[in-house]
Amino acid sequence: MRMVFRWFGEGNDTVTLEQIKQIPGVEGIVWALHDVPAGEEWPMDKIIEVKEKAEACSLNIEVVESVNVHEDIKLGLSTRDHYIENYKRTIEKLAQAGVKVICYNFMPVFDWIRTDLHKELEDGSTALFYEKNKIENINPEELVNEINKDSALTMPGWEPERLEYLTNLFKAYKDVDEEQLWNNLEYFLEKIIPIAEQHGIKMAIHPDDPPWSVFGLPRIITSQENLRRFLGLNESDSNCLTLCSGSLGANLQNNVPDMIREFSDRIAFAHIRNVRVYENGNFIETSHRAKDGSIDICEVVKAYHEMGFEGYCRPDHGRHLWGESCRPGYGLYDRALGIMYLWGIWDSLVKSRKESQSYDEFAIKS
Ligand code: CS2
Ligand code: MN
Repeated sequence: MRMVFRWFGEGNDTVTLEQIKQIPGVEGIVWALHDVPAGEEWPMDKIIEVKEKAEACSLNIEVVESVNVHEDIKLGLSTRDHYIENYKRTIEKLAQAGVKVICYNFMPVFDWIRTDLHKELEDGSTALFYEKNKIENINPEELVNEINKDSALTMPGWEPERLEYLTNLFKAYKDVDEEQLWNNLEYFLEKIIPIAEQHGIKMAIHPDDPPWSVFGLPRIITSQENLRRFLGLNESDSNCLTLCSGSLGANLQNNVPDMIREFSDRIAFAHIRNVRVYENGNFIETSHRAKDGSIDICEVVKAYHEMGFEGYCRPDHGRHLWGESCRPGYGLYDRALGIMYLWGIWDSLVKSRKESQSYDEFAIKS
């Protein structure tokens, strides 16, 4: 398991590379050029800029999250080929810079959806919260405004500019049902996977968050069955998953350890996070600890260990602790605590497997 940590870039993140470097076992950053609009080709000089900054702190840039997919591709419009060409060139450039995994998602209009970015937990910390009833009774414009008011930094996927074309987008999706979205995804994969394969890149789709339809929009990367269908669309080793325990786990029907066992050879990137799901369909993000949420994170890590997982892993989101003012879900403290919890489970599994051998990762090197 290769631990990495999401970083939004200088001036766009309260966490510094120097801080990330001090979290035990973190090898690299998970990054993106957040100011390049979806559909545009990423400029090489900006890619190199990030690479140089990260490498100056001995962190690699092997995982990108995300290269966003233009809506015209998801809608299957005739203009999609132009955006797919740009996407292919971005893949080539990223490979040239040393990137190995590109995370992306195929969610119409919105990326993740929550109703409250600072919901208080019993211990006084705050976390991202989803209230079912509110979602069913709010219109999307109102929610975009609320989300943006609640965060000092622009949240990827919730850019205020979106408001301008939101109504048109919703209209456009009226003709796209789940089957049509599957077709559009297959078309996209058919074009980009050969390029990824050629350049040794793994394309890793992120599940829909939450894993069900919201605002009447189709969502398809939601369940074990659908992940299986996705992998079957294109059998290449470059057609992979980002398995996000928190996104999938918001639906209690989803058994995340089972998914890890079934798909392990196609999981390029593990997102590990816990979430507490309530009977009324609401959910809140919690600490990583198994006891604190509905997902048994010990079992999740155990499944990865059992399958000999050697891919990248990051703590997904964290709570906001100790008065930290940060990008919602992306503070330093709780994600760092999460990493230590994950290492604690992982190292003890490694240790018990190697019981009789000396564990050289524990040896002190001069
Ligand atoms: C992530 C997603 O920041 C987050 O909340 O879980 O936005 C994720 O980065 C994208 O869906 C991946 O494309
Ligand atoms: Mn995730």
